[in-house]
Amino acid sequence: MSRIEDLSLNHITVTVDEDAIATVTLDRADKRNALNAASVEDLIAIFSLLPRAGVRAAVLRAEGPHFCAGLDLVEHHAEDRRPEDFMHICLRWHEAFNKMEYGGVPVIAALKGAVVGGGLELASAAHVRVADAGTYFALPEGQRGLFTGGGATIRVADLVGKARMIDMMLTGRVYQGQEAVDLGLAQYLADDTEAKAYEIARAAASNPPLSNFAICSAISHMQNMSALDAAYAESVVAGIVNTQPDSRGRLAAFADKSAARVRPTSG
Ligand code: 1HE
Repeated sequence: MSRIEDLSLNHITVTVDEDAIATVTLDRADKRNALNAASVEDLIAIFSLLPRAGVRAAVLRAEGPHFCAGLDLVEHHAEDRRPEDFMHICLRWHEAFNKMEYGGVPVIAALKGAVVGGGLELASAAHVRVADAGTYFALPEGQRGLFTGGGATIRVADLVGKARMIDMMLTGRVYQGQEAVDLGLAQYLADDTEAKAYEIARAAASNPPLSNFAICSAISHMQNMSALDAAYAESVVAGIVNTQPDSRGRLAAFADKSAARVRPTSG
């Protein structure tokens, strides 16, 4: 399997434009894009393939007014799963989100409406999140008699801190819009989240793919290492990335003063 058009998908679609920007769409709006087992398999198939299909960046978006309502609670109820069944479900969620986070392709999430429970776990596996004023974030697991199982204890705690995550889970506290951005749940607030996500994706796609691979996998890996090992791994990655043929022209342009300089955003 190496062609995106050959993927057999259930609830998520994927297209790639002429600039090698992929659009991954949660396409189960009638169920608020709740993630059933089949949707998670779609995510695994898509994000396993994108890095090998020449894709330079991906925008993750959703049909309907909400980004994602998290775990499919109706399926979960109907399946009446045993502990070991749900443990294996969680391992598939981890597989999907690890493919996103560690795959080396920048993933930009265009958020809206509810980004809750497993929906926030999905969003937090993207590299950049864009919210609008109406986007709201919550972890209603406590109220549902559940616990996070898709990596929130790692990724959401990383974004907002342990104490805030515990409060969100205990009380169902909702963060929205600018306040959510201020806390780190998203990096951008925009009126048109999709337009902003594509702008970010195109900017990222103009970097050499090897640089993006390092940015979108090495940093996450290094966070799992001791400081000593991370520093060593950083030197190895930088040794490869910083001597790549693709960067020679960019360095030459800086040296001959034809490359753009880094300037402050105003003035
Ligand atoms: C669903 C789901 C779902 C909607 N599983 N079917 N997540 C939650 O606790 C969030 C649950 N959902 C909601 O709170 C609301 O649905 C929303 C705020 C997202 C949207 O509200 P609304 O008024 O637009 O829609 P609705 O009327 O509640 O739902 C519309 C349909 O979507 C309805 O189906 P229908 O067949 O009756 O039309 C709902 O059943 C369906 N739907 N959300 C299944 N989540 C790895 S562990 C992760 C643990 C968690 O994620 S816990 C958090 C779960």
